[in-house]
Amino acid sequence: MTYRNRRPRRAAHATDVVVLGAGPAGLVLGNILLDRGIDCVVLERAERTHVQTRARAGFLAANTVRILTRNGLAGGLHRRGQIHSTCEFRTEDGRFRLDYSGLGPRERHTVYPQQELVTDLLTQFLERGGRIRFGTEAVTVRDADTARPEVAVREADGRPGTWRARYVAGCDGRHGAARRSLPARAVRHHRDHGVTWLGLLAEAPPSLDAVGYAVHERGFAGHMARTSKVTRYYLQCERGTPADTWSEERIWDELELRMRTREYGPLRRGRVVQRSVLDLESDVLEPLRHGALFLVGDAAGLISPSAAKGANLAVLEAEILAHALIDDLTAGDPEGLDAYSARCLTHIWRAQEFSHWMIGLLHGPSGADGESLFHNSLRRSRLASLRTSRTKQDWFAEHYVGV
Ligand code: RFL
Repeated sequence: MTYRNRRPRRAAHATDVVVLGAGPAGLVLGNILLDRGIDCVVLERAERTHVQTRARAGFLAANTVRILTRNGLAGGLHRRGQIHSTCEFRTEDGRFRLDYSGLGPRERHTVYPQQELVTDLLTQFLERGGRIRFGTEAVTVRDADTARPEVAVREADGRPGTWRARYVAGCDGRHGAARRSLPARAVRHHRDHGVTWLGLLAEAPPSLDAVGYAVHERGFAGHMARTSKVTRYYLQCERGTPADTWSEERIWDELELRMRTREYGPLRRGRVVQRSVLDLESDVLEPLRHGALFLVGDAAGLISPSAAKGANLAVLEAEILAHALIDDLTAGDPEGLDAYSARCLTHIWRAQEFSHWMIGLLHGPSGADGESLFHNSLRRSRLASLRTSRTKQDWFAEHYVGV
């Protein structure tokens, strides 16, 4: 028997914590661990440029900014982020604005594109001496119920490899390896809200100095600033609509119609540079810990973007897990790890509840049957109480800007 043509088998790498995924969750976690001297590695399926240019979230809650600031991760967002504290609703019953900086907890959003935040987190991680493997896909997490779990990976050159660790943090989103590796006892709560959005990124300055929510018989339309030159828009569309069906002209015409620009002023048009179709879904896993494997961010709970909570929850959960891991690995105190799942699920379900409420506020069935008419009357009443009741506005502000 000859072994001459056989590639040598790769030895398993070892570290304290393997972090799967270099999104906001994985990079916040990696940065905090590294800062406290915990050995870790981040495995990321995509290439670096892809990670740094993936435009998604933009609205960071005040608590997210506090977390990033106290961990030395907020330099960029303090320099370039923009403060936002107003949203405007446009409906068949008129228009009203809520300045939530004067309501509820009196807090504001910082608008900072997710790809810029991720770039800052990555830069900081590398400057701190962090190890990150781009182009390395986690395939499965094995032996999570032991003290020596393993992550099987496909390395950048296509060859299989293995990482051993004390703990594995699954920050690899909804379709990642962490979710795929869960035991059968994991409970999945899934809800399809039956609503689809065409998500658009336009090279156009914002048209409003507020988040715009337009409720229209043709469907929802949304306006969210990103930078002084880029704006995110959403258009509710039929389920199954391919992202490229609508011409740019049709997109802008539809946005103008639903946002009632004849009454409230035109939109600033520009080139549509990104489009994606989003089926609004919620998907929460319970528990968030399986032995040595922890779920964080979108891997733990997917939330519809209707209330802009996903990235904020990811950052919050990453900080909670980071401190729990530090306590365990440096002081042998497992309490934080034991409490991680219950603690994060409390935040996740609060956010889900608000997001669900927002979906009901912004969308109505278009039919003229009794059920649709009932639902639409409820929605109008909900909007009316938001317009007129200070108590409702305080409640809204608390949930809208908080996590
Ligand atoms: P991410 O950002 O998806 O990162 C996961 C990373 O894991 C990698 N990966 C793997 N790596 C190794 N092995 C594997 N097997 C892997 N599988 C995946 C991926 O390449 C990726 O780099 O998850 P994370 O860190 O949990 O962060 C979650 C947020 O990205 C997400 O919740 C938000 O973007 C949601 N969201 C918003 N959230 C907000 O808080 N405010 C907003 O304004 C907001 N707007 C949005 C949004 C999401 C959107 N889309 C596209 C769904 C707007 C949109 C359009």
